[in-house]
Amino acid sequence: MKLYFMPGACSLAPHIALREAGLQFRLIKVDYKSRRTEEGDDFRRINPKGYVPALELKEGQLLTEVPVILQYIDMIRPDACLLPDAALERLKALEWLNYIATEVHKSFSPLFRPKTPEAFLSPGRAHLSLRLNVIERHLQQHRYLTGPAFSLTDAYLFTVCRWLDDQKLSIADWPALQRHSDDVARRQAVRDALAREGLAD
Ligand SMILES: N[C@@H](CCC(=O)N[C@@H](CS)C(=O)NCC(=O)O)C(=O)O
Repeated sequence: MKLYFMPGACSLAPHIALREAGLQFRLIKVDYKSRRTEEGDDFRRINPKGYVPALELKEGQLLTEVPVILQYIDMIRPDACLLPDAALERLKALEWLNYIATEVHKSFSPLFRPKTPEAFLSPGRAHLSLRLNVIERHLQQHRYLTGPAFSLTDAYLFTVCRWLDDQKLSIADWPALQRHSDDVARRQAVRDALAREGLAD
């Protein structure tokens, strides 16, 4: 398997997941500006969507979209217990994956685009903060998003929370979220993924 990534981007979530699952994979860096892979290929020919992450299962078989890739990794390594099994708990986990993808991740996206008008930034950050408040309230009652045990939902949340600093938002304003990020950051798979992406402190 090959995971196409950009350091620190949302591809960090499946990168962590692959390590949590103990799977063998190759990591291939994509340059943000040129959209060339480190092997010199045009990434848009590999993934016509042009964005990371993309997980190549075998030649000609590509999976994209963070929540789908995370579910795939859980599916092929059921013993690793990376997402809950029981029907309702699993749906609650998928609810979080969807919430992080559509409400949190995609609230960050326009804030990063160089052409976003300055006037949008402050209301955009306020909107993102409202979405994070929902997670903050949940994490005041639960150690991880799906309960007492880590799941891949936490890897995705950790990944997007790392972007707060870039947006002049401080995770310290969400103490439960900060505690959650600190807990996730201590996991070996997370430390290894950050180090491999050149992001270790
Ligand atoms: N819906 C996609 C979003 C992926 C996405 O936003 N990727 C960003 C990095 S976090 C990216 O590659 N952006 C470059 C671009 O959109 O051109 C997913 O869930 O995988």
